[in-house]
Amino acid sequence: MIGLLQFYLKKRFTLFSVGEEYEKAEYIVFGVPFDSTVSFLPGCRFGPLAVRLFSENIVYPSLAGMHSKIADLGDLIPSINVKWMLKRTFKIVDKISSEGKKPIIIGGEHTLTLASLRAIAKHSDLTTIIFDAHLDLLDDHMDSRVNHATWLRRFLDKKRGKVVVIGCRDFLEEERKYGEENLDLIISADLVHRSLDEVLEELRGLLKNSENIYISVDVDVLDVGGRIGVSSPSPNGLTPSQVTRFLEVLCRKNIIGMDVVEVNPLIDMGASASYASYFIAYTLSSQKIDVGY
Ligand SMILES: [Mn+2]
Repeated sequence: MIGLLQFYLKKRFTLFSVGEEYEKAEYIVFGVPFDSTVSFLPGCRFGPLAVRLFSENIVYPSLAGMHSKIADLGDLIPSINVKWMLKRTFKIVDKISSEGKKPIIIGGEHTLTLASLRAIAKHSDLTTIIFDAHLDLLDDHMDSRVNHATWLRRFLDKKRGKVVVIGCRDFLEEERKYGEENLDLIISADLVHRSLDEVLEELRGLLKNSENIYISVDVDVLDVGGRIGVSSPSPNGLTPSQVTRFLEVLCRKNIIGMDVVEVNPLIDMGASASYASYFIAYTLSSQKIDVGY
């Protein structure tokens, strides 16, 4: 009887329909359905659900043969407390990284990256590449020091490795000043539009001595004109192919972790969820070629 049930019933959605077997996997997917500190449009707590749903509707030929190397373990248990979310995310990433595996995290709001980076930095050197319309460098925002607009400032308080932000265009003067003093490279959206090839070259130069890369994609880096549903939409953003050109450069290195954040299905028709899954698929399948797994 159980055989019949398994024949007719489909298990819950997983990213790219991968399995849940941790031991053999190289990449460990989990979701963080958290949006309690979002300052504009709430809803990205449903991001993990939407990204998995839309990932199942797309066939990525380049991922062929990769499925056994990816395991999707589900979502973080729900909390509306940012400290608990960070604590639990830290513990999971710490465990994954300590066993030589690589976390792939689906947000949820951008704050989770703070815990992920701190945990990975315990185990290896890293260079962090962030795609974002914003700098997330406020010291305090809406009476809170730890939220999706301040998390990078909190990481820089105890900076580990080089940090680069790509695609930014929507920030306060205070953040720009702090960023210029404390980030290793800022590639604004304007620079990408004006001289993509030159900035790609600059990035290549900066990464010369970087072996391990962590990629954080805030999907609001994409232009809002593409009907991108995110928690803080911003005009004059990057195109998906511009983001892909950067990923192409990054994938020549060892990607030790990745997150895609801020997908907000409550205002998304599927564009941001589809691109979030695409960016993960592109990155993992390029690793297959370049690193030799
Ligand atoms: Mn952002």
